[in-house]
Amino acid sequence: VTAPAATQDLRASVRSLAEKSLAGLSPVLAQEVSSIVAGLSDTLRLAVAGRTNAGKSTIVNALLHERAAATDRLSCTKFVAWYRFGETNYAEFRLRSGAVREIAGLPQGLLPAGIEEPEVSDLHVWLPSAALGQKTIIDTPGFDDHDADIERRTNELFQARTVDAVLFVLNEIPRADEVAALTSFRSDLADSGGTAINTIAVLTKADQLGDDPWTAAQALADRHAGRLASMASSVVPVLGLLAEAAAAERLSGGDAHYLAMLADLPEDAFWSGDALITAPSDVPPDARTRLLDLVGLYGIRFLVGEVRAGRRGARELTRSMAEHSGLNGLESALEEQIAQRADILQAHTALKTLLALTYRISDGPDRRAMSELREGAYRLMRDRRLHLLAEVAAYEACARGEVELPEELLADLRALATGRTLAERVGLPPDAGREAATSAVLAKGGTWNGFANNATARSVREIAMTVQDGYALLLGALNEGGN
Ligand SMILES: Nc1nc2c(ncn2[C@@H]2O[C@H](COP(=O)(O)OP(=O)(O)OP(=O)(O)O)[C@@H](O)[C@H]2O)c(=O)[nH]1
Ligand SMILES: [Mg+2]
Repeated sequence: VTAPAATQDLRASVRSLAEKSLAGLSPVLAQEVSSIVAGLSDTLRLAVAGRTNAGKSTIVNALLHERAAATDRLSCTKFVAWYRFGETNYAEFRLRSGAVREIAGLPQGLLPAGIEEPEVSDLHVWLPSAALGQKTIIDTPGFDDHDADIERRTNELFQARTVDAVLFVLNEIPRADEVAALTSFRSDLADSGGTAINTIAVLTKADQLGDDPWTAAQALADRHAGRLASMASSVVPVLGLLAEAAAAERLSGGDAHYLAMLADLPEDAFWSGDALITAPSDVPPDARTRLLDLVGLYGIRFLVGEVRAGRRGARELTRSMAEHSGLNGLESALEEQIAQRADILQAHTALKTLLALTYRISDGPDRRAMSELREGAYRLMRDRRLHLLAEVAAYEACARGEVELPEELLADLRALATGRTLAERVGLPPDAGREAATSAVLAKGGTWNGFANNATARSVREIAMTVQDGYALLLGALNEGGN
């Protein structure tokens, strides 16, 4: 028995619905619908957003395994930058005038000659990064940039509804302006009745939290999880600078050599950047400055510790950094929570966008085609695959401790929301037969029915209803032929 998601691409159904409407539409609207369809053929669009200087571009580079985006201590990312898969490095500056300036290679934060920053609409970059096989990564300017023109660009990106998922980059306890920005982005996004299924909060610069960043970051992440409960499906701590240095292989043989020499210094040489630069050593000062820029003071302390533990050479130290940075955790959260759900997330974005369009155009010559489109969109919204969004949201609420379920029922909900096959979704081995799956659904349906009847808290009853609907859809799928 296999999961229904494997049988047909929901995006394809949305695409054919939208394409069918094109013939009956006036040119301007047809254009708008076509661009929504085009979004469905694109890979999933993941925007990296947050405050200015939060470390967004550093995270983008870590995910790309390439230092493609410029980073700086000062406000740095001036326009929205789209990173897509391409065989060679290539970029396009799209100008507000409609003109396009192409460049070979990566822009590295530089503008083509003769172009001023305000003329640029956005930047599109193609590079051969494995991370881009399944998704488009969008780097954004800080939502709080002091330049209102720059700040507006990020807002416009979300308002255009061309984003399917978000990595929200934070450094500490989310501030009021961060919560407000994320709430506003999310209201523009296609979220499932307020669920956070398509948002991951990244707690970066964790190295600045203290001597033991992982313990501090984990504690903070747990605290964030409560505060961000309705806005992010998880909070992932990362040492962004180490992640970028490791993933983009920035540490050279020379750096590794100098680190080995620095390892002979006494502890007080690592207390501050100044102490490190002035400590008596044969390592040239500019090599020390380079290391500080590359991995920061914490990173140097970490790498010196690794050297003292016997790890040597750029390759081995890079491996240590990669493991210690938390990049793996971020990549697997992205894979499990976002990339594997690309079909439903993108289909859902497009359906929401189409519905909004049909409500905007409720009279005039396009009225008829629009109301047909609306009907079709609602029909697809009821597709059982999209119900998964509600099931995942319910499970996440329980996992975060917002709603308490008896252990056995929590296990049912976890299986329903995360199982890959119909059988797995009712707690059976993935290849269990249709009959076994059917009796399991019926038995579990009975248990949940009894539970729902006795539940007094509204939040618990809502979860029970979601699970019961999920089981009803599952039963339907099993009856339809088991797939
Ligand atoms: N110590 C430390 N520094 C970091 C980390 N991540 C980024 N930085 C530094 O913080 C500064 C800002 O990083 P960026 O990645 O440019 O931040 P951004 O959010 O893209 O900033 P804007 O584009 O200006 O909005 C740079 O100097 C980075 O080197 C980290 O994990 N630890
Ligand atoms: Mg940036």
